[in-house]
Amino acid sequence: MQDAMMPRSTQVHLENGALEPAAGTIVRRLSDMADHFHDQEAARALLAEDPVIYRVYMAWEADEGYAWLTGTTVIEPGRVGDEYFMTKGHFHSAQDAPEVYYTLQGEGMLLMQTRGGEPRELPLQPGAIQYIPGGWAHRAVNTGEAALIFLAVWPREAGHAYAGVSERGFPRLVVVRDGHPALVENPGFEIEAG
Ligand code: S6P
Ligand code: ZN
Repeated sequence: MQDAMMPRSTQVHLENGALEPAAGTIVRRLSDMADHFHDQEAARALLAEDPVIYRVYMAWEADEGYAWLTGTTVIEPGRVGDEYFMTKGHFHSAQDAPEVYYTLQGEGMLLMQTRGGEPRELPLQPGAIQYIPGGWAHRAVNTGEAALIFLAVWPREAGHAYAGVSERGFPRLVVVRDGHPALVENPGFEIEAG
């Protein structure tokens, strides 16, 4: 039997969402995900600038056996055309693996969908806790004028299956309409055969 793992702690800097210490940081720029936005002309125009869309700060490495992973995500404010900055979104590779989101700062929308393409959306605002059951792909969208910062907690076994989402997109998009965020049907949404 392995030795007991040690208790641990990390600090969220609430003003910018960074963790200290962090076990790793992922930075996603527009060039890492330009094809995820529906307005490809706007995406190409913004590529010259290649803004950071979001950062993920991982709190710690996974332990052996049962383990929770946790990290903060910081989505910058901004849009590609009329579509707000957002995460790529993913299903978990272990299809039953759930996740919890806790929003610390900012405002936004959590987009979800089942494999069968059933959509569900929940607002993200400071203090809101969301439970994402296994089987639901999830994407966070920043609809505010400041960074959207949330903490996610998920089981080590979950893994990330990005392909399912990058091919089909989400059933709904979050776009600006008359100066306000609006959910609209995604005309490009497709569920792959099989
Ligand atoms: C992990 C959890 C989050 C996301 C992060 C970035 O299961 O859902 O930490 O990884 O918000 O999103 P994405 O879709 O690029 O992994
Ligand atoms: Zn996840």
